[in-house]
Amino acid sequence: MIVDTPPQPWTGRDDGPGPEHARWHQMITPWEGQSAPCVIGFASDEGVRRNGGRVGAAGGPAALRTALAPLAARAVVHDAGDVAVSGTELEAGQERLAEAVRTILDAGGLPVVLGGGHEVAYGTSTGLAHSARALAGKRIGVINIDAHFDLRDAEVPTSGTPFRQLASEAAAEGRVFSYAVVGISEANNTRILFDTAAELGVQVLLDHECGDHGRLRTFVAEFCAGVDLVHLTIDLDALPASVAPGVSAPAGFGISLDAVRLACRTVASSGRLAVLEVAELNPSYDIDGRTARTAARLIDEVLATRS
Ligand SMILES: [Mn+2]
Repeated sequence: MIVDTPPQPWTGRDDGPGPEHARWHQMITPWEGQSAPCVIGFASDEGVRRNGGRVGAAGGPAALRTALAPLAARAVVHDAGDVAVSGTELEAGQERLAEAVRTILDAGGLPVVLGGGHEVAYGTSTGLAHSARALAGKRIGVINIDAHFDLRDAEVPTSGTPFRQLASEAAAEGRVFSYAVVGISEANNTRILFDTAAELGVQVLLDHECGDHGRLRTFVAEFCAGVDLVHLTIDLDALPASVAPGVSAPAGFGISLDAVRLACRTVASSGRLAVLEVAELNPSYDIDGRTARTAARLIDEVLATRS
């Protein structure tokens, strides 16, 4: 597997030897084909730049590793390094990411993709679609926790187009495109995006509907039950800007961290999680690392609760 930056040593607080003191940075090892969770970074903000957003998400993978490093080790995790988009070559980077994700999946691993702008989702989901499990007929479903649909129709791929691209490719290949979004803001998506979502059969839970946790749990559980392989992608701009200030496009309202946790835990316990992804962390705008710390906790929790 070819990545642009091989896995680097992790560092952090060391309380001594032994599993009782173990933290992520002491437990994690380079990925060598193991069938375990494996982080892979996508250092890109070219999609955000093309989408007119504030750049900086290319620093996401490093900031997420820094936030994960001191957490107590609860499971074995590996690191495959980073795919890095240099300059404007976004499409080539997405292809490399897809190949890396496919390779980890075909080894029986669980890719944990650290974005990067939300253009990361196109590479990740393409890798899942090309995996042996998907080619054997398993149904893929994408659950996006996001204030935005990211279903834009644009001349070139951006951070606002990945799910539109995936829908078009699925249609061209005669595959079903199953896509659900949790946390959509009616104020931050124009009518044409709602129309596109309706045409594509996208399942939508609006931001103000996420306060009803019974409804949220049912929405996510039923979506998972209808597919075999779930790509869970968390756009950190789904959270309130007070919780997640370090993102490319902060939300006006956002949905509560409790709601995001519930959605994540529901996917994790479905038994169908195939790929986990965090997108849109922009460390340049973070405050005391709080967005990165929140994202790290969500990753850790999903890995600890998955069945
Ligand atoms: Mn997004």
